[in-house]
Amino acid sequence: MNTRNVENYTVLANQIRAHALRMTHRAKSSHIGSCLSAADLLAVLYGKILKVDPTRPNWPDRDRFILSKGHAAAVFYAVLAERSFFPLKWLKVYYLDGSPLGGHATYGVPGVEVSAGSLGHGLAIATGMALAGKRDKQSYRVFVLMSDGECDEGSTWESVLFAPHHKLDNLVAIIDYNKIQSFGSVKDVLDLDPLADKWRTFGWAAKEIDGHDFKQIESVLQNVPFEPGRPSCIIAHTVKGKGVSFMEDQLAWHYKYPNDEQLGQALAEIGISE
Ligand SMILES: Cc1ncc(C[n+]2csc(CCOP(=O)(O)OP(=O)(O)O)c2C)c(N)n1
Ligand SMILES: [Mg+2]
Repeated sequence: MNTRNVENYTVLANQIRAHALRMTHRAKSSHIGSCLSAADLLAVLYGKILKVDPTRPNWPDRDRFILSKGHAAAVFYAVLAERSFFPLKWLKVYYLDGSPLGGHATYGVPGVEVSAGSLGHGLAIATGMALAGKRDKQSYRVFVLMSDGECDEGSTWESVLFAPHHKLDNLVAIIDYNKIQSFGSVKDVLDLDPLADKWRTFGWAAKEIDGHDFKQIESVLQNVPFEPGRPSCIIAHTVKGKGVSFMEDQLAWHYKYPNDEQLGQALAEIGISE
């Protein structure tokens, strides 16, 4: 179960892309572009890297994973369902009234450590979990997947300052650097570059990767912590809407949901039949 090759990652990533497309289509909900940019990172994390046990979601020694960009909940639920944290059929009720699967990552769903969606909180929560792990002499690691937009938030930079001070080398921040946020490009709204240097200056060990290259994703995640005594930051260069040609790098797909025809075209492009 835990050994994957690139071909397997491709299969898992396309499966969860297809789920997210169907879910947002059915629910008429937003954020498909955000889901597609994170799919390859999630496929490697849940395909191999995270020490988790779907039959025991609260196993004390599990690695913790926080989706801080909680608006990408559809693809997160999809990968949890593919890893059997809960039945795949739950995905069909995503975003519906009374459903356990809320439109943003929702605590209580098996495998979801914390609710998220109010941006800028995930790193602080992860940092607290990592500090608790150190103080309790536990071996678990804490991974947090953030957006570039969250790097505009003061709460993020408090945590960036805090974690190296406490030598939290059990903490890994992954930034889905898709260069687009709600109202425009990161460059236009609030430029972050040189982003890796900023994290390094605060005391993190930072590496940059192509967030759609499975070999690079696997290799960087297998090598955390990059330096003993320092938290690790992975800047993953990604494309919003990755995998569906007409959604790639298009701000509108932060908001829009695919209609019937667009769903068919999108599934065909990623090689999955309706
Ligand atoms: C504190 C807060 N402010 C505003 C929003 C509304 N909002 C939802 S997604 C988003 C930004 C999307 O861009 P980014 O954070 O880069 O995430 P991406 O989808 O590109 O990964 C915003 C501002 C929010 N969820 N939380
Ligand atoms: Mg973004």
